[in-house]
Amino acid sequence: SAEAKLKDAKIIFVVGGPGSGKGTQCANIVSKYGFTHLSSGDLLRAEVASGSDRGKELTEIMEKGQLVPLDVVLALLKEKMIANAETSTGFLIDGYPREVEQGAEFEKQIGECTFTLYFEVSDETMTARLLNRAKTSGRVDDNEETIKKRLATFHESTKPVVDCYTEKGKLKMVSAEAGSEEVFVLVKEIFDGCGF
Ligand code: B4P
Repeated sequence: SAEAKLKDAKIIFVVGGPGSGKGTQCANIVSKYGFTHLSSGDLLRAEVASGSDRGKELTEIMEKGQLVPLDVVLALLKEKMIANAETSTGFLIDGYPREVEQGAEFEKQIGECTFTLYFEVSDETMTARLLNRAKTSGRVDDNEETIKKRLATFHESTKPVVDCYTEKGKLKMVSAEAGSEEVFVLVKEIFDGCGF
């Protein structure tokens, strides 16, 4: 079954603060290594775009820079993973887990992660990148006030995720201050080192 396939699938969690370059590097990884890229943020924005009642609640939460409820994100991810289970060579789970509990529930319900890839960037750099993206993105959360809140949420809820996977010996950290091509050189070292 699809569920059994997922238990043995390669699953890589991709975490980092807002604007750390997660989405950007995932696109690079997909074109070189052929994983299935699932971005929790993109899945949530698609739910919003669908115009559902749930979508309206999600917009409010995202505008405040807060985390949407765990069950909402996990259900969206699970559905997409099941749909791709037969054909996928592995999954990049981008923007997830955002809190320790999300990782625990995912691993209980779907499968264990192979490792967690963490993009480390200073708050100043993340803010500058997001303000630059704000000029064209049209995203409700790309504005100065929301960016501050997203950074606070990251330090409070997501940093413990980094500590948690470090303790499990499953964290791979990339310094992502540099331009995206330089960062991808470091990412490739990790993926090639794992034999992907
Ligand atoms: P996300 O969609 O994950 O937003 P993000 O953190 O900004 O990441 P994104 O992938 O878009 O940006 P990236 O760093 O690649 O989350 C948005 C919101 O959704 C959250 O605040 C939360 O409310 C909700 N949410 C998402 N996942 C959730 C979960 N699991 N649980 C609960 N709630 C959840 O890139 C940013 C910019 O930097 C881009 O413009 C890019 O071009 C640029 N950039 C990237 N790398 C660069 C580099 N090396 N140099 C220069 N610029 C670079």
